[in-house]
Amino acid sequence: MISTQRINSKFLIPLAGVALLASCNGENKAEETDQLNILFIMTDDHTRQMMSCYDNRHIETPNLDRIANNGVIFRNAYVANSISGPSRACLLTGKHSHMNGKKDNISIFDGSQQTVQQLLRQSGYQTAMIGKWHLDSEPTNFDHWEILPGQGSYYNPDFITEQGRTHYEGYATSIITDLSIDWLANERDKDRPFVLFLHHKVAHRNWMSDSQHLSLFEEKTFELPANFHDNYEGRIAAQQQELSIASDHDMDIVNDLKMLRPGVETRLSNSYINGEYNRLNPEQKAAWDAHYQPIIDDFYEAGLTGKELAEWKYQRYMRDYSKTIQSLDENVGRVLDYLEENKMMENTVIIYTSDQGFYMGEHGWFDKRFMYEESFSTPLVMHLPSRFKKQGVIDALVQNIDFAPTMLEIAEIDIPSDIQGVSLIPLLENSEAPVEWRKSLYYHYYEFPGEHAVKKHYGVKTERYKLIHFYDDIDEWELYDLYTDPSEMNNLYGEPNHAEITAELMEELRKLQEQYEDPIREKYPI
Ligand code: SGN
Ligand code: CA
Repeated sequence: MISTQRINSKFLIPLAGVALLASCNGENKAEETDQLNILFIMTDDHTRQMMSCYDNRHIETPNLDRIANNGVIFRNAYVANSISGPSRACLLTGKHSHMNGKKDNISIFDGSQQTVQQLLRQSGYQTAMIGKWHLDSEPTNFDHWEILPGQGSYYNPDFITEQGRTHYEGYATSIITDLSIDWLANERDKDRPFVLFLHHKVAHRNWMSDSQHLSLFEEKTFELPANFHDNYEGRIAAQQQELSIASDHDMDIVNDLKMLRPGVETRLSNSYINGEYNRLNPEQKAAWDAHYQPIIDDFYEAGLTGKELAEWKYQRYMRDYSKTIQSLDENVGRVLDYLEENKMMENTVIIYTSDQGFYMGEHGWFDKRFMYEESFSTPLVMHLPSRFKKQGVIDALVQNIDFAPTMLEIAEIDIPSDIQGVSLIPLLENSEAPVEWRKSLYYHYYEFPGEHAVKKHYGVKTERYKLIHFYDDIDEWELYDLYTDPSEMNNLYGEPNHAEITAELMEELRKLQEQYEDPIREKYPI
């Protein structure tokens, strides 16, 4: 079956083309497979505000930008449910949470259901998963897997494999990269195409820097978002969240910002002491303490309160987060270098994304979960072999349920009709012809009651508007005009001059719930 598909292929270069590539190489020969490899790199909680090809206010990410500059950058990429486990389930199944069953981080993913790696493997792809998995059940349909237990650790992490536990000394981002390059170089069968899911732990809370990056960004003052001191007027669910940088309860001075001092006990100080801090080996701890001790001394000396304390916390948060991204960027650079040196750029599609976006002080917050832009969106850039014609910016509305069908089309496998996402390939083929594309996206978040107290909600987004319904123990609607109010500060729901657009969006929401068969529509009929 695969060989007949090869002949009619839209993207595959004829074998003669590969031979030509091989003949002009030096030591490293191009691999003689005519099927495309897929390298799917996903980070945790990495957001567009902290990636310079999207936003250059804060930090530089030259290696991530390298992917975008030579490939494509999606400016409107979103997730279906802004939280780790559910987002990963959407990726692997191509279905919304209510269909794949993984609605929150607590439930266990049913790995016996149809997944993209299963379909790729059945048609001859080698499948590998390295890094953060976070689906609680064991990975299924991977030829090779080595995953972090749960959230995993930044320092000296343990991994789970089919053979049992492994342990490595060092920093998670570098180790995950080493394991991935080792699999690419030494373990896989080079005569068959592969899909490698390279999933980083970075940049998850509590943002532990690699020792070598500790001193970076310490002189930098990060720009405060204009709505950092938001008072959440007109937005009831936003008034009740626990995502606040200013709050002692939400952002912990010890666990999150490392201000550890004998006698200071906070809600999460024990998690820090018995967790990441105690994982440091003597050498790492010496570097850590040498860096943080003067900052700790200054902090307790200064006795900041109120707005000053909140803004100080914001600066520390931004610095620690940025250091973890520095390591990420360098390590992604190592993988790109490996692929370039081994002449694999012409037969490998590289996808870089995150499991969701994140708040970097917008609305005064960290974390995610809300359908507001910063956490609903996700970075998405791709390197494409030259047989794909598109380069540059893509503005179409895309979602993480689209990854599975996209990978299937790259592999020339029929897309099963129960997959809810759509392949992104039409957007990558031709820069001239307009592509018929979806006009709206559906979102549904479920983890309430839960950490950070974000209410359950669902909603619809079009290019210009967003309509959200917070439900369960509240019943609140919100409407935003993203052209006039991109920061979503002004809830227009119920305003008479927006009645018409509200009705249109309600109708769109109703249609999406029907199309995706979300059972919530029976509880809250529109
Ligand atoms: C942990 C974090 C939360 C975070 C969730 C989910 N708390 O519980 O802040 O929202 O993970 O994150 S911590 O104190 O344990 O760090 S997710 O990205 O995995 O969904
Ligand atoms: Ca995450």
